[in-house]
Amino acid sequence: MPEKESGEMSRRYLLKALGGGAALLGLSKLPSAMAQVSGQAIQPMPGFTGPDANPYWGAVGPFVIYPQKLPLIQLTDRPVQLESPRHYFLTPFTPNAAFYVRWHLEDIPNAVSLSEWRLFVEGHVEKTLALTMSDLIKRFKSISIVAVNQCSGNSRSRFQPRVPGAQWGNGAMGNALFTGVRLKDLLDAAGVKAGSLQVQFEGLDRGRGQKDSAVHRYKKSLNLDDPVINESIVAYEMNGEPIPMLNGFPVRLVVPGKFSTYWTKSLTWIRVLNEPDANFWMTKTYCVPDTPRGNTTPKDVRDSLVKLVPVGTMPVRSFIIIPDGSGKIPLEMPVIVRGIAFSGSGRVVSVEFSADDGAAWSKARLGEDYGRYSFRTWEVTWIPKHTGKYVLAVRATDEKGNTQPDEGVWNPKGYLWNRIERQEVMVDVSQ
Ligand SMILES: Nc1nc2c(c(=O)[nH]1)N[C@H]1C(S)=C(S)[C@@H](COP(=O)(O)O)O[C@H]1N2
Ligand SMILES: [Mo]
Repeated sequence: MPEKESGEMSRRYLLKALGGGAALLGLSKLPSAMAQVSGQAIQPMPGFTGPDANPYWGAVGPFVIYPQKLPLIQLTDRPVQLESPRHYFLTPFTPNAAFYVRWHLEDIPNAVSLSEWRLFVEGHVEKTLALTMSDLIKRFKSISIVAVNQCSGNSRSRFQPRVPGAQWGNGAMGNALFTGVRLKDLLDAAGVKAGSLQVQFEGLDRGRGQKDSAVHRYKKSLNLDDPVINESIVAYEMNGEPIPMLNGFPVRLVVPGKFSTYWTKSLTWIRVLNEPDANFWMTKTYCVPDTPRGNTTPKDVRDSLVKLVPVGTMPVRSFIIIPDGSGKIPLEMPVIVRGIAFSGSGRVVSVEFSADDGAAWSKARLGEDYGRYSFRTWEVTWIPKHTGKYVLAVRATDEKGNTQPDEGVWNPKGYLWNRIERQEVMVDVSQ
């Protein structure tokens, strides 16, 4: 990516160019200093993307257009990481063209010939399968499920202290109707041998460098005794359409309730293993502290006191989508506050709203129920009775009794954020 296109890169370049002294400059001084350093027009980085004064729901970045996509917020282009803008979350189903995108490796498929493509089921099985798309459609029963796809690092930009990785706002998530075949039906057709432990998934994307190195192939595994094996599907449709190339055409794994790191895109190899998968993507990343909420401290990490385990189920979350704080709200006008909620561990049973920064809560109306793994829309009619600043807040509870906490979480990779969300709004007698 050319450095001038990204505020993040520009700032890094600047800090490097100015050496340690840059840290002593006020942020407001950075743009002019940058202009002197590079001698070219620059786009200043917005002052704050952290949690305290964070006016941004989404990530900070330019809008870009990729094939089959509407303009999305770019975090990086190699690999491609694009965030969905806030207003696409007003509806329970996220349009395919607005659905966020996240790849890890640079070399991603941009065309797949279905006359050559096969889905392999191999490894510790009685009979290796090489299935065509037509086999999947005709030989196996089709099944549909509505499920939330959320990156483990969604909302990572809230972490304090900051952690490395894409500085996602809240839009590294989406909800869709996925249609395909049961993973279990494919495993049964191949015949899982006794003594098998896990099943590994690999797609068509490749990294640069040593071709066969595990790091240059994105591989993820699930335990065969995890109940989610029976719920997972190999999807060939998303919202009733072929899956967009960037979201994993021709088929992707859907693992309801689990973070999307397991939802392998352009899935081509399903491999039954008789020993635990210790590859990079299972043991070196996408791991969280084995503590309540995956919470720890930088000190405990430095002191090597933290045992890491693979990230799993998505904690309960809810979001305010409108009002978004970009305009004032007229005094005494009834406004409809709207948003979404979801949980990886069970149906959302209650969403509560507060107009006073979490002091008093009232129940929101829930929208249609599309299943326990779906976004659930919610709304509240709110009539502001005085002028001035309000802090709106929302909190969801799932059927297992999990409720959102009002504390952030901290872990070294920036996963599992689910703090109560807030939105500041101004109420006035005039716009
Ligand atoms: N083949 C492949 N599948 C993948 C990935 C990848 O890099 N390669 N990334 C995973 C991660 S971490 C995320 S967050 C989701 C993103 O899904 P999306 O791009 O459809 O939104 O894809 C998952 N599946
Ligand atoms: Mo992710």
